[in-house]
This record gives sequence, C-alpha cells and structure tokens, in this order.
Amino acid sequence: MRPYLDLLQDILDNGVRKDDRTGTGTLSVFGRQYRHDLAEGFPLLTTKKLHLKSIINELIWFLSGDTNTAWLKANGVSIWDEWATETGDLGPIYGAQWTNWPTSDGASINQIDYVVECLRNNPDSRRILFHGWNVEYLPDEKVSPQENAAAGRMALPPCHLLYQFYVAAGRLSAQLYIRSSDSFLGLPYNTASLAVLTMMLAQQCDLEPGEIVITTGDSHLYLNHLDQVREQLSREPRALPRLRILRRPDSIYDYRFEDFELLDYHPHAHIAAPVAV
Ligand code: UFP
Repeated sequence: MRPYLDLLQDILDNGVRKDDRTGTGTLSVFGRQYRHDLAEGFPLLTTKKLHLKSIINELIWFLSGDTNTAWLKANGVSIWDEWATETGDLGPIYGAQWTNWPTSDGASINQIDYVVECLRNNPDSRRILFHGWNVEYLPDEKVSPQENAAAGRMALPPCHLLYQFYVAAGRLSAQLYIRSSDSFLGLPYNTASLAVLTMMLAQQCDLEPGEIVITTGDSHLYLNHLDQVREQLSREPRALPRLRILRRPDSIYDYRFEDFELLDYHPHAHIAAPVAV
C-alpha cells in the first residue's frame, strides 16, 4: 500500500493547518486519488494491524439496510455506538440510502439491486453507481447525532458517498468518492471495505476483481495523529495478505463474516489513536 503511505507523507509535507468541526485541528489537502489492483493482493495495511472483522461486518450490515447498532453490537462491532440513540438508532444512514432510498410516492429504490442488475446485463454502462448523499435526510448541524436520528434524519452525513463501477475485459473496478477523509484512522478502513464490496460484486456477477480507485476530498490528518503517522511511515511495508471468499452466497445480501478467509496477514503492531467525534 505504498500509494497510501505516499498520501500520508503528502499531507505531512503539504497539509495546511485547518480547524474542523470536532475542535481537534487538522493538516489538510484537497482532492487526492490513489489506486490498487486487487490482483496484487488484498489492500489491508501491513504497517499497522487492522481489524477486518469490523470492516466486513459493517459492510454486511450496510447491505442489509439496517441502521440500528443492535446487530453490529451482537457481532462485536462498536464503531457506531457513540452516534446512536439509546435504542441504537442512527437514522437513515448508509444502509437505508443504499437499499431503501425513499421516493416521492412513498416507495423506495434499492440502488444495490440496480448495480447488480447493471453489472450482469449492461456492464458497459457508464451509469453503474450508487450514492449516499440524500440531501433531504442530512442531519441538522445544530443538534446532536442522537437528536437527528430520533427525528428521522441521519445521525451523521455520509463520508464515503459515491460508488461507481466499471467493467472491462471481464474485470470489475470500483471508484469511491470520500468527501472527508480521516486519513490515518478512516481511510485504511474505507479502502479495505471498498475492496471487499468489489470482490463480493465481482463474485455475484461472474467477473474478476479489477482495480479500486479511492478519491478523497478534504484529505486530513488530525493533529493528535501526527506522531502515530510518523511511526507508521518509519515502518517497512510487508507483502499484502490475500482474502478468499469460501462460498458463493445466493445474492449480494447473503454474505456472512465466516465466508471470508484472510491469508498471510503479517502486519506490524496496531497503533492506537483517538477518534475525533
Ligand atoms: N470519516 C472517515 N471515513 C468514514 C467516516 C468518517 O474518514 O467512513 F464515517 C472521518 C472523516 C472526518 C470525520 O474526519 O470522520 C467526519 O467529520 P465531518 O462530517 O465533519 O467531515
């Protein structure tokens, strides 16, 4: 994942001091892109240990359309807890918009179904995408995530919001636009998640996984992550692991964590860093 490490160095070298919503402060650059060919291995960082279980379970949870933390908690994932109401509700965040985008006539549209159908039947289309930024349901920034969720708005606006797919020579590539990227904590996670989604879609649509392309808008490092970033950059990257899918589920909605096997992952130690809330 040299391109990821290059991005961290780029932000250290060129980042501008910028205040942010969380009050932490960042170094920030605008508009960056990196890519990874999935044929070269699974893009899970080796310069620090990442927890793939949370990544896969969160993705399965998004695809199920669920926006309550109960299932995540039952599956050992706590990353959404601090934004949820007491009953675990997060409002119509990612999963709701992906699979259940509300329409003006009271029905809804499953954008994931559309993508699968296009990949199978119209793979040359230039319209194979889904989007999370449903402006009607964005949070009111004057109230808390919990109050937004309770009022039927998203607890948080999506960060990873536009997913576009591309098929050529039997390979499925994906590009993700991330409007705001916590490049130390969030981005490695978002990258691995995109890779898993691309592999799942490729399997469902009889394609080979191609490249993933990550495009980031406000690409930042929080000021309280800089020591951790320097530590990470001092480490030598190792060979990438491989991710195997052990069976072919009936649909994109039927994957389970146990269907995935991570092989040859030998990362450097985890590096702890505070999440800016
Ligand atoms: N963030 C990510 N990736 C994600 C996610 C959040 O990098 O998938 F959900 C980070 C980006 C930013 C913060 O640092 O969370 C969101 O804050 P804001 O909405 O003010 O951009």
